Amino acid sequence: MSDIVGVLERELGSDAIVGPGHERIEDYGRDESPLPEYYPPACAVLCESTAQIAAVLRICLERKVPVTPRGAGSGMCGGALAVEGGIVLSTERMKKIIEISPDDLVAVVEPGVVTGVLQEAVEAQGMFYPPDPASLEYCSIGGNAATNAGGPRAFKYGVTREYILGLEVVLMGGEVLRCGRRTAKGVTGYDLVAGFVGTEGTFGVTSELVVKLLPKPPAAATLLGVFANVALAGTAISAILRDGLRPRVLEIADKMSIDVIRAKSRYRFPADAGAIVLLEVDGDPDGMAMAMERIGMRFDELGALDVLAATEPAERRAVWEARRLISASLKENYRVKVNEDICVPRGRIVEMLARIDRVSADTGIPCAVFGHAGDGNLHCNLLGHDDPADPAVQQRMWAAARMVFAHTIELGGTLSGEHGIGLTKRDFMPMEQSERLMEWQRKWKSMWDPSGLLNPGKVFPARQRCVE
Ligand code: 2HG
Ligand code: ZN
Repeated sequence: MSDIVGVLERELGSDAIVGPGHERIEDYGRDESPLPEYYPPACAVLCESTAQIAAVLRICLERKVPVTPRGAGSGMCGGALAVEGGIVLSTERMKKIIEISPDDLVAVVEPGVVTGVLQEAVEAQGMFYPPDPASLEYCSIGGNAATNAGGPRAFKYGVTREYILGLEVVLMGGEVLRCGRRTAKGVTGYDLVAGFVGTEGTFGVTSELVVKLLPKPPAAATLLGVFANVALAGTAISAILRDGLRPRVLEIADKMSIDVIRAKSRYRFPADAGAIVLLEVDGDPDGMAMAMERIGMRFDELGALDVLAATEPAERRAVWEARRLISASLKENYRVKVNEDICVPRGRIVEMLARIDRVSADTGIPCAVFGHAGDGNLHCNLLGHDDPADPAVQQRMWAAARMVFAHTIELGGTLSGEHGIGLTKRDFMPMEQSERLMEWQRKWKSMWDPSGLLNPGKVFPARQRCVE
C-alpha cells in the first residue's frame, strides 16, 4: 500500500491527488457523522471521468488497497470514511449536467452535481426534481443515490430511488456497467438500478445517472401550525394523515429545535412555540386553497396557538431556510450531537414521540426531535455539552440511542429512514435484521465486490463485535 499515492499520482496527475500533508487531507477523514474519531485516508483521489474512476479501481484491486467512495461528504453515518484505511475516491469534480430533456422528462448527470443546482436547472425549464435532502445546497446526487436520500418532499413524492432510472457504475477492478433505462417504464431483466441505489457505495462507484423529472407544480404554499408541545403537534400530524390529506411536506420540530434557529431565522417564530408542524401543499391554486383551509381548521380544532399561511416566495423561503438550519445549528450549540433518523409506521408517530421523551427523561440526556414526521421519520438528536472525545460520554449517548432503537423496533419501525447505516449504526443492525438476512446481503455485496475492498466496514457489523 505504501506506494499507492505515487502510483495514482502518476496515473491521474498530481492535481487529482490530495495526499499526506495537503491542507485538505483532514476533510476527507471526516463527514457529518457524530463520530469523535478522524479517519485519514492515504490520499483522496479527485476523479474527473468514468475512465479515471475505472483506472483507480483497477489499480486499487491490483494492489489490494481499500477504496472508500465519497460524494460531498454530507453523510451523517460515516459511510464515506476510510475506516479500514486505503484511499478515498471523490466524485466532487464530476459536476456536469450532461442533458436535460423536456421531451423525455429526464436529466443525465454526473455524480458530483449538487442536488440544489440540478433542481434549479430543471425548474428553469419548467420541470421538477422532487428529492430535497435538507443539505441540498451542498450534497451531491451521487451521494443521494448511494444513501437513497429522502427529504421533506418525500412525503408526497417519494425518495431518491424513485427518481433514478438509469446508472453507470464502475465496479471494483474497473469494469464499467450501464444499467436501467431512460424510458418512463421498463421491466427488462432484473432491476439492478434499484439494487445499487441505497447500497452506500459498497457495490460500485456511480459515474453517471439518468434521473426522472416531473412537470413543475403550478404553485406551492407553506403552512405552519404552532402548538404548545410536541405531543399536540404529533396528534395534528396523525389527524391530517387520517383525514386523507396529502400535502407534499409534513414536518415536525420540537421546542429545542426551534430554539436553536430562533435567533438566526428571518422568519420570526412565535415566542410561545412549544412545537411546530410545517406543511407544504402544491398543485393547482384552487385545490391548494381548499387543502390549506381544511388543514387550518384541523389545526384550530387541535388548539394551535397560531397558524401561518405563506404563499409569497420570500416568506416561504425564510421558513424553509430556518428549517434547513436546524441540524447545523444543533451542532453549533452542542458539543455532542448523536442524531438518529429512526422511522416508525405512520400510525405509531405519537407513541414514538412519547417514548423518545421517556428515554430523554430516564437518561437525563436532552433530545431535540424534528424531521419528516408525516413519514414517521423522526430525527432524534441526543445532545450534550461534554467532551465528545471522552469514551464515557460516547458510551452514555450510544446507550441512549440503543434505547431509542429498541422502542423503534418494538413499534414496527426501522433504524434509518434516510441517512443510511454506514459506520455509526452498523453494530445495531442485529436489533432489526436476522443473521441470516444479513448473510444474504453480504453474499450479494460479494457478488459485485468479491475482494471486499470497496467501502469495507460499512452497513453490517464487524463480525467480532456487536454493541450490547
Ligand atoms: C434534516 O432533515 C437532515 O435536516 C439532518 O436529515 C437531520 O441532523 C439531523 O438529525
Ligand atoms: Zn432529514
